[in-house]
Amino acid sequence: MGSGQVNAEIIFCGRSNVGKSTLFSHLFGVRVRKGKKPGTTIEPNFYRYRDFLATDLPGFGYMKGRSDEFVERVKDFIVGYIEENSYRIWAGVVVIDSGAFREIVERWESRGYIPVEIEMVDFLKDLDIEVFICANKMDRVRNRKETLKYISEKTGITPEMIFPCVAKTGEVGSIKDALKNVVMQRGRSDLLTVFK
Ligand SMILES: Nc1nc2c(ncn2[C@@H]2O[C@H](COP(=O)(O)OP(=O)(O)O)[C@@H](O)[C@H]2O)c(=O)[nH]1
Ligand SMILES: [Mg+2]
Repeated sequence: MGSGQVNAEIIFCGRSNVGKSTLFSHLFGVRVRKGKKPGTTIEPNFYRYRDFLATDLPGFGYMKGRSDEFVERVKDFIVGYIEENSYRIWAGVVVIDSGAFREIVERWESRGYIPVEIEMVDFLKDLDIEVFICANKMDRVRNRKETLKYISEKTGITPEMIFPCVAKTGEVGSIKDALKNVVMQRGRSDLLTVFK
């Protein structure tokens, strides 16, 4: 990573295979490790520019072929990372697979658990980090409006903070514009250049 102090950070988190790394590449124009196999991204990917850092965190939640212990360790890493750096984190982007979201939520809720992406939204809010939801894989969704409404209801995030995307084809304009707004509002128009 670059030298000097980081004063501004945007983090990206979500389950494995939701398209975090694909989104990251399209936003910052950098190639990051991508995997067909869920859970390939174990270490974060960083994009550094001056005192700005964008962080593609490892995937959390259940991963096929990974032990519960491994999944727990990854979650502890993510939680620790966010807590430690919350003072400088301007935005937390929670990426979800819009096509799979309802099924995942229903499955976990029926077992009496809170889905990990919803836990993450609450965790970020508790740390006073502004939450953005990237509703990725919208190409896999039939009823767009209804899906976005469901995501909003389940996460408690207002529809204006939910950004539909298809990272695979580079349709990431909605979240990109929202993040550009964040740097503008912070008086850091010099950072607009980080966005591809
Ligand atoms: N259908 C669809 N597939 C996507 C989209 N974005 C990413 N993918 C695919 O989802 C898989 C996982 O992507 P990746 O970026 O590695 O996910 P990560 O594990 O969250 O970092 C890859 O095969 C991507 O090509 C999308 O918007 N729609
Ligand atoms: Mg990844």
